[in-house]
Amino acid sequence: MAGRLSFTVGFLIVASVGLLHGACAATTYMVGDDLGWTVPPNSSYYEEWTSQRTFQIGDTFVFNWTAGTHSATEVSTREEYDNCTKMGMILMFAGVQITFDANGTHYFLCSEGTHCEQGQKMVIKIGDGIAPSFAAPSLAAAAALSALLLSTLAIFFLN
Ligand SMILES: *[C@@H]1O[C@H](CO)[C@@H](O)[C@H](O)[C@H]1NC(C)=O
Ligand SMILES: *[C@@H]1O[C@H](CO)[C@@H](O)[C@H](O)[C@H]1NC(C)=O
Ligand SMILES: *[C@@H]1O[C@H](CO)[C@@H](O)[C@H](O)[C@H]1NC(C)=O
Ligand SMILES: *[C@@H]1O[C@H](CO)[C@@H](O)[C@H](O)[C@H]1NC(C)=O
Ligand SMILES: [Cu+2]
Repeated sequence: MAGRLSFTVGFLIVASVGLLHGACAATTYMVGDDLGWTVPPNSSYYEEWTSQRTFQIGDTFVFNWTAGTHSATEVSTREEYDNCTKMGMILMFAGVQITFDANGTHYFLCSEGTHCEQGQKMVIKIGDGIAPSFAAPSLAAAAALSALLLSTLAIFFLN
């Protein structure tokens, strides 16, 4: 899978910035800090990283890695996350930035080799972790979703 990635440009997903959400300042996080997004030194590394932080609407996550070696794959369910299911929304652009404009719980893992099994996975909980119901999606959530869908289309195109 890595071989197909022949470019090194970072890819930016710009969902709407959390300006609509009032006083709370949005934060940009480098996932894993200096380690970046890679196979961690131990399997609880990213769990510890997230547990030390509280994330809120408007926060941005930068997944940085050496191009071609990893992916930021979002799977839909806790079960898929626990199983290291390698199918989901696979973002292969090193430096990908994701902004969440609604509360919710998101499951990310690396779909390369056994990286996920070795602990390259993390749960991002925004706010209370409860996604707004689809019956009344917020505009911001819809914008974030369409940005992610566009990036997925771009990936299929490039492959
Ligand atoms: C995992 O690795 C990090 C960074 O080296 C360290 O701070 C942390 O204590 C380790 N956790 C465990 C459970 O070994
Ligand atoms: C991103 O990852 C690359 C490769 O590991 C590293 O050289 C670079 O310093 C990282 N960038 C940031 C902003 O951490
Ligand atoms: C997760 O793994 C279990 C045990 O192997 C299996 O029964 C289950 O169907 C898997 N679920 C998903 C969503 O992959
Ligand atoms: C998001 O979660 C926070 C708690 O962390 C809560 O105060 C806020 O009301 C929630 N926002 C929405 C739109 O549900
Ligand atoms: Cu990986």
